[in-house]
Amino acid sequence: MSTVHQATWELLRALGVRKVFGNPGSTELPFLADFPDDIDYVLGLHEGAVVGMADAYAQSTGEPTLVNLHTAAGLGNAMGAIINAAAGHSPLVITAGQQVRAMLTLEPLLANPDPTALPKPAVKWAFEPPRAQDVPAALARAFRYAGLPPAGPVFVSLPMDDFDQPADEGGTDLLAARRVTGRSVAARAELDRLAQRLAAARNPVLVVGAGLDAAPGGFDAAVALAERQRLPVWLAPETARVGFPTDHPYFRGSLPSAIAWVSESLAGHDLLLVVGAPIFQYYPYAPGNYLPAGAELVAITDDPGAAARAPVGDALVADPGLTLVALAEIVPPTNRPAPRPRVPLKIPRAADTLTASQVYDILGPLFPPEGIVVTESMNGGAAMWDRVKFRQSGSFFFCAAGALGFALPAAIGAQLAQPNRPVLAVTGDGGAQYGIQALYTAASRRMPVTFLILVNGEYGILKGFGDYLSTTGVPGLDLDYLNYEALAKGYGIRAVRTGRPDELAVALKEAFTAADGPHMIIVDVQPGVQLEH
Ligand SMILES: Cc1ncc(C[n+]2csc(CCOP(=O)(O)OP(=O)(O)O)c2C)c(N)n1
Ligand SMILES: [Mg+2]
Repeated sequence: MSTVHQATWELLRALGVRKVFGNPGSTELPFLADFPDDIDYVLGLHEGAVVGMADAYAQSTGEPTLVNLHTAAGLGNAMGAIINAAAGHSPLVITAGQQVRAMLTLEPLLANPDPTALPKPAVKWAFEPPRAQDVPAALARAFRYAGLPPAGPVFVSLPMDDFDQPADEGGTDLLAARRVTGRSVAARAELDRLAQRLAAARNPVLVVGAGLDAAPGGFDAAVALAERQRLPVWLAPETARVGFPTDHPYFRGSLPSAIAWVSESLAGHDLLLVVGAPIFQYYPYAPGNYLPAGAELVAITDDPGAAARAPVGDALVADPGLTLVALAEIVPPTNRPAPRPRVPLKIPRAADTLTASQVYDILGPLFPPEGIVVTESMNGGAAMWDRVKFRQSGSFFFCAAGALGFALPAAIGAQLAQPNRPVLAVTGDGGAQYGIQALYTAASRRMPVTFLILVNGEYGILKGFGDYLSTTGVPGLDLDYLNYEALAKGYGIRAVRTGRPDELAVALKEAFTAADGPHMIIVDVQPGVQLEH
């Protein structure tokens, strides 16, 4: 007779689990015991880093990804990263150990007293199996549900004494054999209506969001539709992924992230087709019109919540990729003129210290065509979109809920998922501290990730936001002393520090060509943040 332990691992293997991202504690030992040789345990030294790695891995592969955390404390440590994963529609199956069932009523040390409440509202579903024998079925349900649209994290609590219990007779074959899919295309009548609206529009525009990059085929479908209809293409505000090649002549840039600014940027357009994004992911509050005068909006999203809460426009709830493919096939070619060429951003040269925009000016031509950027930095954002080109799907990841501690771990997850593509993590001297433990994982696995730290000695964006809000006298915005060379050394990562353009170029070239482990490039940049140029 097999045990719950055997049945669980049989099921996990059958579900295609190849990696487990985790940080162990005593409550996890029975689950992790006799760990299979053919599954890779990716150790992170803090639960935020564990989930950040798993998040980008899950987003890059599109596969539900298993995470194992340490009871309430480990889950609590991970919450910021889980909030990013939820906003990023990352299909994570997060598990955590739980104390022995026989003691749970007493709330012993390491109990998770309310395990299904703790991860909410960042998970779609949280569960503790009612019996030991239900662990495999609960995990099977978790894997299916995490991946169904809108994808997102789920949570299963695993009492530590469940694993040596006898499993239910009958094995896990029925559970493992199920095929559950959730991608669907919009109804034909809706597609016809949308194709007609698009064809009849005088000056339509396409806005692409993270959901398009996440949907297989979405990236190419966006190109096909944009070319057939000659649509200028913008990225949705603060997009977490890039669903359109940014070296394409129709690419316009990233929309600004406030209500009034979006409508100003899109003035003159009469139809906005927004695919794979909510309407919209705003950041500063600058009230105004949601849309330019006279414009209409149609959104295609697989997230019913996003469709329901949009303040304006129509919405089709369907797979953004499949729906765009279908739309591109039925919409007629247009005789509208092609979008005019974009004027490249002028990036002024700083006299002594680099600006973040100049860093991107230098990075742009050196960035490998198949490169991936994983970032949580807004410093120099406009220059990044202008100079750094993303040419294929899965090339860009940003912290979807704005929680710092993403870039360093997520770069590792992206690299694990796409081992042959160069990965660059970008963060500030403040942001790097929230996910710094990820450096251990990169170093111990000798992963060729490049970590670029923009050091301005402050929480620069917060000072900039303070100016916008006219706040004065806010404490805690300066970072007096952080020795990133010493930190890199402590984690076993080679590092260079520079404030000079020529040295930065050399360091970047070296990092992108070396395949023998991680590099850190510490760049001294001017105080403040460059958002416009
Ligand atoms: C987990 C988390 N805590 C706090 C914040 C608030 N926050 C937003 S930006 C920022 C400062 C970032 O500083 P740095 O990375 O140095 O970038 P800079 O703005 O200086 O370029 C902070 C603390 C956050 N976004 N996430
Ligand atoms: Mg800073």
